[in-house]
Amino acid sequence: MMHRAFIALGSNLQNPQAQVEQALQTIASTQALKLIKASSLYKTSPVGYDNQPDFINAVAEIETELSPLDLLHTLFDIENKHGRERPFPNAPRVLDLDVLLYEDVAINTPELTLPHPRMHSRGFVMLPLAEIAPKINIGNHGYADELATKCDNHGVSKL
Ligand code: PH2
Ligand code: MG
Ligand code: MG
Repeated sequence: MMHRAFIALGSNLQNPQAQVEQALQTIASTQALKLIKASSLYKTSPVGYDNQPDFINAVAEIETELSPLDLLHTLFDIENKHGRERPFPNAPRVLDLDVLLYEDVAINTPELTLPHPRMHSRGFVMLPLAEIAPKINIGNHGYADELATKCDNHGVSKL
């Protein structure tokens, strides 16, 4: 059975725009994933750890038969092909692929929490998500389009 999921893409190293565009192509050509929709690319100021370059962010809607954890591991494989390293939390990265939503699954495990626990307050996620799925529900936080206007979205601009 096919499941609908939303993926956040982010990069702020080694030509971030090309990293995100390449990752969207890889998602589209990966057997287990079907790319349904991709948002515009957004240039965004770093959140959490300030002393790093601006990001390029986007959100993709996909369909997959993979479980949430198998989907996560497939995304890790794509990150690794882009040369992702993890020196410390929120460090600059060539590619970050996060599972935001998977159907309306709510789980909280060491490896994966759904919906993504910080997505509703992050402009760099909510603006691209609201662009492609304005009426999607973010757990008990509300609709994407309403959260996109409420959350901190300064420093987020469409490319
Ligand atoms: N990702 C983070 C932390 N901060 N800031 C921006 N602008 N874009 C991101 O993708 C991002 C971030 C953790 O993954
Ligand atoms: Mg992330
Ligand atoms: Mg991540």
